Amino acid sequence: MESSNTTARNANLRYVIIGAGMAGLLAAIKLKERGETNFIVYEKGDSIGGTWRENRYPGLTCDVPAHAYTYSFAPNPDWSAFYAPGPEIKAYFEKVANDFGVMNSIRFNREVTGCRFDDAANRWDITLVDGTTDTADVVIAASGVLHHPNVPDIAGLESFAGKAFHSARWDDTAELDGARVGVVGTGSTGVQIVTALQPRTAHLVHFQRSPQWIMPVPFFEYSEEDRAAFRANPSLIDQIRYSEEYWENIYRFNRALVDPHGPDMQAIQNVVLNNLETSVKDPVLREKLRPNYIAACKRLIYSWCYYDHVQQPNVTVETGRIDHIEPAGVRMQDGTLHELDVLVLATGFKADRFIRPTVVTGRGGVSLDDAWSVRPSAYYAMTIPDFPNFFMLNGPTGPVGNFSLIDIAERQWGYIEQLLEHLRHGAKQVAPKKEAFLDYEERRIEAAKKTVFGSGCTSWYLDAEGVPASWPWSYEAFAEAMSKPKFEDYTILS
Ligand code: NA7
Repeated sequence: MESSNTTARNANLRYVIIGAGMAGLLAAIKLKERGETNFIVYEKGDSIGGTWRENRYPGLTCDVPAHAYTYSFAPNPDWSAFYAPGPEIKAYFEKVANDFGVMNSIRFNREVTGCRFDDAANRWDITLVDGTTDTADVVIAASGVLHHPNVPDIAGLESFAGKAFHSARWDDTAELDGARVGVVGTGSTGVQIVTALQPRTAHLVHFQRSPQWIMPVPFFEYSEEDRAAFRANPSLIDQIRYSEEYWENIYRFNRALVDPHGPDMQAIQNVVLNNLETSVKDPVLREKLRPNYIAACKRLIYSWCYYDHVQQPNVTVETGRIDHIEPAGVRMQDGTLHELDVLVLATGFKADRFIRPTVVTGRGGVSLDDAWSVRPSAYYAMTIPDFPNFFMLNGPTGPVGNFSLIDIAERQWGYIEQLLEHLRHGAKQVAPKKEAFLDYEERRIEAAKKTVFGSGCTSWYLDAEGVPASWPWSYEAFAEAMSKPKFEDYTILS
């Protein structure tokens, strides 16, 4: 640590938080809670909620149990179901932002277009979309992961006579009831949309480029009595969120991810295989739906009813290759035409963008685009050499895969807080040492290749070079790493 005089408290740190989704709100609440007043949240959209604002498709549900997808400091006795629907989650974040008094600190429709570190002044110059500027001692990039829609380059898409749109750009004017609807994509989004729309549509075509393993999870709604009991006795909520069973499941699941040929993955594989074999009656459809890769290589789909819905007579699972789109519908390479009124592109997101397209320029004019020319990365998913006093929540190389991102962001915030303390006590710059970062990346990449994500399937977890972009070790190791930064891996300039 290159630190000397770090005793004088600097009470006037200015914090700029980018994004008013789950993680940005967390940062704002935590800063406010510890008495910081000089912070602001810039949000590109016109309301809070991040991914829960962007996604409004029918069937939108979080696949992490509701009481675990909740801030630890704001338990919610009112969740309607074990897995909460999207609009309820957005409403939860709005309530929390109001309850914790951070709504007034958010500036909406103010996309941050640039962050440039001023070496002489040790601060960040911020540029906003409307041309205004701001400065910050600390930038918290809480800009989300999956928010740049991946719109497929399918010939003729523009010529479609009906309505065609990406799942994260839902068109409320599209008439779905009694319509002929096509859904492209079999990720969590496509599966949830098909499940919700099947009963409403005249005919539904699910365009499947790759089949998915489906984990049969329980689903139930909480009754008014349940909710009253949660209100009266909040420890009942803790018994869900902090139960040994819940955490053992997380640890076991993570063990399976990092050891795809071990017994924990075998157990998962047995469950999803049994689900396919016993749930899908028609042998032809069953083979269409059978993946040829290890479970959870692509993000495991949690669904209690997808197989029921795709077996209904008004559903076609189309496994052929799309040739082009024409005014009447989707033409397959074998010549088949699926005539459609509405086409939903549940084709995922560009997962390597993170804070970009915001132009971020660090120490000595280094650009983030250059630093990330091979792959987006960050030391322990949060900090980057040459980008001092710049902290990411849910940044690259953090844990992904059927976990609560809230738990992850809260642990990351605990780590960031400990680094902020140095700035609060007079340090001018905090950034990881390059050699520490390179060592982390080398170890991470080596381990990531051995995880299930690197076991031979395509997914948004893979970077441009085919290396899984995720945390490759156990969840316990993540929790341990977040509990205390290795300060010796940081340059802390006074
Ligand atoms: P995903 O999980 O990235 O899924 C995208 C799906 O779209 C996947 O089935 C892709 O097939 C398919 N896709 C993408 N491009 C095409 C083209 N051109 N033609 C046909 N099919 C295509 O995105 P989701 O929105 O479902 O979920 C993202 C995350 O949000 C999810 O993991 C949760 O964390 C929440 P492929 O598998 O590549 O063959």
